[in-house]
Amino acid sequence: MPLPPGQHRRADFPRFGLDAYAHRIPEPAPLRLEVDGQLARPVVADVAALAGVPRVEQVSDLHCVTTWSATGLRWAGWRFCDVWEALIAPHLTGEAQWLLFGSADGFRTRLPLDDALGDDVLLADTLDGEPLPLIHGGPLRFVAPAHYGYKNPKHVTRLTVAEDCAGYRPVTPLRFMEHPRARVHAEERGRWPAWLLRRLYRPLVDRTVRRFAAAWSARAPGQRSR
Ligand SMILES: Nc1nc2c(c(=O)[nH]1)N[C@H]1C(S)=C(S)[C@@H](COP(=O)(O)O)O[C@H]1N2
Ligand SMILES: [Mo]
Repeated sequence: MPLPPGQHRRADFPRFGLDAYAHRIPEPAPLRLEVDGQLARPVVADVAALAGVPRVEQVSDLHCVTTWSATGLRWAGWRFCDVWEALIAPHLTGEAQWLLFGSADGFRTRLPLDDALGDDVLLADTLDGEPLPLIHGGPLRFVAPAHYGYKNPKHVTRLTVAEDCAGYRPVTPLRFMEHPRARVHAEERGRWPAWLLRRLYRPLVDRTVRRFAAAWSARAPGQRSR
């Protein structure tokens, strides 16, 4: 399978993100996603609530906007559309258009609801048949393979269902970096032309990988697993 435009394959699957997040490593925690916003009452998606939703396994790729891709990642968890139907949609009160995500490390991102309801979008709690390790976003991660990595929040703890993005605060003041949809096939890397963003980002990959790896190794040894 050829990679999407402007992407190259990495043999490894590095820990990655904006520099500011390299040292923000949350404590291991039980799986718990709080859903609020346009709902008659907040919904908690924890292991008990998710037990009623069918589990699925999926092999998919992760495409980071900085041009690297990790391929053949074996996730398991729940299809987001199934979680939506079973646990969230019954409590809707308004015109849901957007999902605003919050993570335990302070990361935030957003996606149009329609994009998040795609067939290949998961809430994943395992990787390669093991509980999702902390290093890749445990205990729960949003997996949206058709969207760049920054729309795949790790350690996701909060989901706000919204009519618009009035309450959304991007993680970076650099507006060019955040595309509201960020679809990989359309090369929606950000608000500047894709060719320019490729050129800007690609030279930063190796040093970012090193920075994230060093921050991880600097953690207390006992905290390094899960
Ligand atoms: N909570 C959280 N989620 C995040 C990030 C982050 O820093 N924090 N970085 C994003 C980016 S830019 C990418 S490319 C992927 C990297 O996932 P990985 O660290 O599992 O490789 O996570 C995305 N989700
Ligand atoms: Mo990324």
